[in-house]
Amino acid sequence: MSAAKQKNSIDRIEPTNWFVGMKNPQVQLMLYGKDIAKVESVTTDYPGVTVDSLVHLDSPNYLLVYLNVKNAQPGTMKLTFQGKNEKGKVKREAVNYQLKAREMKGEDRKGFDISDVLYLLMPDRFASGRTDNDQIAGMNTYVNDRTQPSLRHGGDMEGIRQHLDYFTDLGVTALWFTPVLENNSPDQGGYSTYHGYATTDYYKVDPRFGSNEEYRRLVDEAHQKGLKVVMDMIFNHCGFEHPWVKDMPTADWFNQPEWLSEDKDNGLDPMTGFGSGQKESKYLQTSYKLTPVVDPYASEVDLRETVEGWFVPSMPDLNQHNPHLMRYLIQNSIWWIETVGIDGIRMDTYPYAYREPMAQWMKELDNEYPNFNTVGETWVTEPAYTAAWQKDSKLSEQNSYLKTVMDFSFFDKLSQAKNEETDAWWQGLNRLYNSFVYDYLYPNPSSVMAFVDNHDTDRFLGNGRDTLMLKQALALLLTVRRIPQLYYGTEILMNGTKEVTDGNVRKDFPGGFPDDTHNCFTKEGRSRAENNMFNWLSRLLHWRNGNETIIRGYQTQFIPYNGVYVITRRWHRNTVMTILNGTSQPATMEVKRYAEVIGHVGRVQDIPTGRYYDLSKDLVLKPRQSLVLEFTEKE
Ligand SMILES: [Ca+2]
Ligand SMILES: [Ca+2]
Repeated sequence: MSAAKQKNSIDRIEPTNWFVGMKNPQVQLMLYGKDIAKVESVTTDYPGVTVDSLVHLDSPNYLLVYLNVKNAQPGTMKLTFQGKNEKGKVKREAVNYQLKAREMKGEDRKGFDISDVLYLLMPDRFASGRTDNDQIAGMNTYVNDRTQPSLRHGGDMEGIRQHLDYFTDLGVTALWFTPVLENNSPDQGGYSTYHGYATTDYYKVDPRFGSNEEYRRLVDEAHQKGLKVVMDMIFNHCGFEHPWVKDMPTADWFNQPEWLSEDKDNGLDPMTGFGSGQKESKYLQTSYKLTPVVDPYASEVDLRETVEGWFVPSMPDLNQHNPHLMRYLIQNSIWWIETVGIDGIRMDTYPYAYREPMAQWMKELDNEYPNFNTVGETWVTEPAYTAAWQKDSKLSEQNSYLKTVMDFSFFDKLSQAKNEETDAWWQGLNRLYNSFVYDYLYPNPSSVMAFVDNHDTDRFLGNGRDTLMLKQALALLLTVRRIPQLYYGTEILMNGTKEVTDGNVRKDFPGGFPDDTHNCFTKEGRSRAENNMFNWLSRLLHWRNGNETIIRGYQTQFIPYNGVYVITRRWHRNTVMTILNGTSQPATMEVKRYAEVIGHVGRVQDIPTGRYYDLSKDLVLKPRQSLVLEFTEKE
């Protein structure tokens, strides 16, 4: 038989290649093709490779092949598939599959940590480096229109790459992009998947953002400039247009699979959440309430709704308890680390996925990359909640192995504090003081990621431009014992609220798009107010980089007194002292109260402004003033 002339029945193999020299020598290949389940055996004579097993799924169009490549060298191996057609005739087919060498050992991949500052941006909204990718032929219909806050705007990888110097100029050390994988979904009622959270191909960058090669180039060039890159991943759900939806590998691949029925009376309309037959909806949406996952008293109905309810009708909920699906997802994360060299993962909607398989994922990643880091989105505003999700937490029976969690308490308390006076207990910056008290709950408070806003929240400035409170928030964020995360545009006073629309907190970065007249990438293009904020923050960021006191220092905080909140970090004889006047009145900070950290220090410098202050006498602070002082005690 001439395999070359015959139409190949294998449309797709995932992963598209694998690697030799992994600690886990096994790899799952997911093959897709019409009636591929007729394959009865797979063989290879490639040295060092054995076929562990062949797994048939419910759909006849999928086949899983588990290979052991422990003793293999890099190269291209031939896999021969054999089965019988309808007439009982033996049919053989061969495909080539590449095993690549790893570029470095897993131990050498170092993730982000407290020495970093992450800068979160949305690729569609940051900068467009090419207009030829704004419309891609063959994709589901979509509109690129910058006047519409919920449609695509044309930002891409090339736009980010062209502005890498902007990030180093500002002083951040790591970039976190919202998801970059393909979201081939049609626009629905004026909404599109520009945000990237509805994956339709786990192995391909969305062509509107660029190619896998462009992603790799971007990461390489970022690395050359000392910038790390964090990849946003989603294991809880995929997009409605994912091939798995049209042809489910197994009956339990998704939670509520009945909603993916072809039957028009029962099948789901991803836009409305109702079957097009207009029957009463059985569709179960998540309650978005994450507490049942840890609640010792949780009812089954609540827990099921949280974890098995779909995030939205257009994002079917994946069942991570299916071991083949979980293997697919675990491999996918490893493939991106090896293929483009990312330095970290941000896992979306972490507690919405089943806890055990997610812990298995983290454990395997930790085994392969012990110095890598992953941050999970754990959106509950109580420290006791997020702490239970951190690796090695004694608060949980099940170890999550998740090294970094997100401090939604910090965000929440700050959001309230900004509109309050601090001189009342439980109000204003007292909320922050009280939130840090519970750091004893975290196995590692230095590995908790904090932020003042992100793509899912109001911008810190709301609809205003009050830089005094923003500076307080950022002074705290960048000096406390946390991994700080900034949201793009905060440095140039971008504002917005979700009340208007989600797109209102995801506006285009000025200067990133063709014909922009306002260009915030340069000092000349920024307004005076924008430069004031940019420069203030930039000085603080550059000073923070490599600062041992910030990275390792002991933290001491003082209960807000006379409306003034003081928190210090100390390492050897060096002290960083953050002072915030949380009231709209002048406030006096009595230095004797802080003698244990001030010692006999005199004139000290405020890092972000360069101005000097005398700590040998009481300090009179202006309304909402913030200071970040650093000093070294003499012997
Ligand atoms: Ca573009
Ligand atoms: Ca789920």
